[in-house]
Amino acid sequence: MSVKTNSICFSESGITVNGLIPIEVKDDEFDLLMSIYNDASMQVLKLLNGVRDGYYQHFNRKVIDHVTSRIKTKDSILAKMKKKNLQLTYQNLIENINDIAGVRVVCATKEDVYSISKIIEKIPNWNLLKTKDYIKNPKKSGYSGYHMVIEVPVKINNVSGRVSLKNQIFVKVEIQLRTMAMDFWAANEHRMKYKTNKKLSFFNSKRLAIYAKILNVIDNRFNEIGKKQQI
Ligand code: 0O2
Repeated sequence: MSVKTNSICFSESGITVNGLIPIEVKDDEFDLLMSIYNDASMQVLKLLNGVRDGYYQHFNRKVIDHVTSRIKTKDSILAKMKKKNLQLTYQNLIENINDIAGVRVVCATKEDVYSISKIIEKIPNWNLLKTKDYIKNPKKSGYSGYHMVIEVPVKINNVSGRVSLKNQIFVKVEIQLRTMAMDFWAANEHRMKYKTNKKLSFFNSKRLAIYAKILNVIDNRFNEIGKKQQI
């Protein structure tokens, strides 16, 4: 059983694309594809909010401060594809852009980040595709965080509107786990430098990298206090 549009086919074997259709000229296809990514990110958001609430109810601990999700905008997807020197086709989008559906989990401490990542790894039916540990190896900019690319099953309505297990496909979601300190730094740096066309001066870029290091020291201290006080 499968659902087909002119250029995209959703079937039990996944999302496939008929031909190298350019993204820019197919708005209906694009919206349909984004709705599938949206279902995937909602599933992840819901489950992780459940983990947050469960920890609080059972252990009275706010291990996760908050969880947010977003779908990448079309402009941002196209910009990323151009940056990666990819031809602007659906095939390339599905295969190479891992963060169309993105979920961000902001935790209290570094230790909490790693505990939550272990929980995510064990969630039935979610497949872990790759991880990037920018906490152990921060980027030159100062950026740190723990990234996981997973795939989650999404049920697709078939043409008659019925859903069956056969209409289940796996969709990629990138989860970014950060501490509150990392999130504070990344949000500010994103606003000032990362996503702007304005180039920050060498001096100011250096300052941001130094502030990331200072925040990392503070993060480690909070982690130590948290461990001692068992909070
Ligand atoms: P936006 O606007 O946040 O969506 P992959 O293809 O999976 O191997 P990818 O996605 O190219 O790798 O790179 P990576 O490093 O796994 O993740 C990139 C994302 O991490 C970015 O997404 C940002 O969200 C975040 N990030 C990486 N480096 C920095 C940085 O220096 N500063 C800030 N503020 N965020 C960073 P996008 O799509 O680039 O941007």
